[in-house]
Amino acid sequence: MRIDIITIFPDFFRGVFDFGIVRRARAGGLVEVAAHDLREWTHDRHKVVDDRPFGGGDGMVLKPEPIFEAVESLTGGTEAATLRASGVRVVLLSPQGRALTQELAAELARAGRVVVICGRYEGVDERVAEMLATDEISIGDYVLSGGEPAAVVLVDAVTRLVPGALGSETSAVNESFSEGLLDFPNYTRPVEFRGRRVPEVLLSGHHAEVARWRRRAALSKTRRNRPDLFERVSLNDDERASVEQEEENF
Ligand code: 9D3
Repeated sequence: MRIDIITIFPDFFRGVFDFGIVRRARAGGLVEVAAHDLREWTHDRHKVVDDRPFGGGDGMVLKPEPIFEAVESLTGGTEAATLRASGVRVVLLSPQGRALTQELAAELARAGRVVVICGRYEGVDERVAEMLATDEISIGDYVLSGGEPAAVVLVDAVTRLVPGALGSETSAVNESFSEGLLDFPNYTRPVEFRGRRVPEVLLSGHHAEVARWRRRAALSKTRRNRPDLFERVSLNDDERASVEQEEENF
């Protein structure tokens, strides 16, 4: 799989993909990641990539021509439907996109090729979303200065789902979000730290009790921190009882 990032700040990506699973996937030839300066695809002396919005307003909008030329030179095409049919996903990162989820990341990980367009300023000429992008994606409901930090998030989430990228330590099917619950809490030594002890059940060696505690703790944590996820979890009688009980403990 190859991921090309189109950006006005290619230096933003220097070094960020040189750690952990992404580094290993790149070193192993599973994923290739390259950041490209959008200005390479301008033709004027000042390498202008933006212009004023029609209809008026503050700020500048990224022009369509350099973006279309960039995608064409990287992939050979400029039509979303055609690109998608040939295993290319062209992702426009913007606050107006649909939410990046584990499911969408997995879908992108199955593409042979992903081109990521980083938005900036007040936005990007809408014809990029209308004609060129196969996907318009946001990483969440908060304001970033541009698409670049979102591109780092997307590359990380996608890369670890490319077959072979996760080593023996974990498997992607086994992960938190595939179950619709947050992870259970983990503790390690020391047993007592600054007056706070590890829950006794975890020291007991009773595997069934440990499993029950972990399930309850995961449910409790999910209810507290992610009521949106908790709503969709189906509980058995024991779990329903324990969650009601834990209202007092947690
Ligand atoms: C909705 C905000 N816009 C109102 C005029 C301005 C604006 C804010 C931030 C336009 C672009 C940006 C830059 N953000 C991104 O390019 C972006 C983003 C984000 O801000 N939040 C979550 N995901 C993403 S993906 C790309």
